Amino acid sequence: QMSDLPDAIREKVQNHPCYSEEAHHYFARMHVAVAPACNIQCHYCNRKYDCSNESRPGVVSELLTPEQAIKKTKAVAANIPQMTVLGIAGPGDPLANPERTFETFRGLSEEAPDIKLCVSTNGLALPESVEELSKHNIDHVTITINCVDPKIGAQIYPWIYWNNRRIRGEKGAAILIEQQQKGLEMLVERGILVKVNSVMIPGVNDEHLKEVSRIVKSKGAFLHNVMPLIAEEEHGTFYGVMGQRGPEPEELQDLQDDCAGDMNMMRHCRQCRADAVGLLGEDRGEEFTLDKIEAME
Ligand code: CLF
Ligand code: SF4
Repeated sequence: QMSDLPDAIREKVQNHPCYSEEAHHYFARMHVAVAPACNIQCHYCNRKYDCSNESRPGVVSELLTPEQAIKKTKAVAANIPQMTVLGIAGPGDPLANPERTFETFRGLSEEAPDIKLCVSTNGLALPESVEELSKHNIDHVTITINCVDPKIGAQIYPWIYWNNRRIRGEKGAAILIEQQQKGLEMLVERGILVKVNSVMIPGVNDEHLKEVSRIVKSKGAFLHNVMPLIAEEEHGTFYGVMGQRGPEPEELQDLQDDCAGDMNMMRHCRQCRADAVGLLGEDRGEEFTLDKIEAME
């Protein structure tokens, strides 16, 4: 499959463990948890834990300053040679924390230029961030898009925070959807690879995600990653909507198969923590806590 890609794209995906199924056996990623704030509320989020747009809920990451994050990344890169990608994916929304996120990216593009930079966002602040993202040579952006219809959006997002106001219901969801789609188009125009993550919420957006997949593909998204809602008690389980369940593995696979007719699907996502380190599915974070990094110097 990789050999079918144009050279310019193959060059960008061949050592990115999330964008290439083959690469994930050989290349590692790490996340630094520098972004605590968020600008929306997802029903499936419990703010005490990491952003579940990308991460496994129910775990809390150690929050780092940009300076600590840069130090940690360099220490990991020195010890894990397969580590090719540094991602910022939480614990809140990276683009809702632009100073912290971009200070980290700026430092790394200067001090560790061989490491690819990656970011994951809910998309609300994406259009205003695209210019800055392209300055840091970022080739990979993930947008979590759970719907393209504000009626469905209102069941997933109780509110967004926009221009210093809280906007609820369909009105808020409509703004979020518009920003996500606009951000997607702007990234594609600049040749930045876009992965779309969608959280499959049975009875809410499961059927609808086929349409989401068609639309994002038609706009030039490179990859679609449908992830299961993880409904666990410690996570707060879609609070306000009692009894919401996550999909069964077969339901998830059926939906991925239905979308696959139109779109490249990611099927090896491990829903990493916002401070994950190592190969996908492996977590070596404990080896690189701040006190251990200090001791390495
Ligand atoms: Fe991280 Fe995400 Fe970049 Fe990968 S994770 S910011 S694209 S470097 Fe990968 Fe982890 Fe799945 Fe994300 S397996 S949760 S898709
Ligand atoms: Fe939580 Fe992430 Fe949604 Fe923000 S975008 S509310 S951190 S799941």
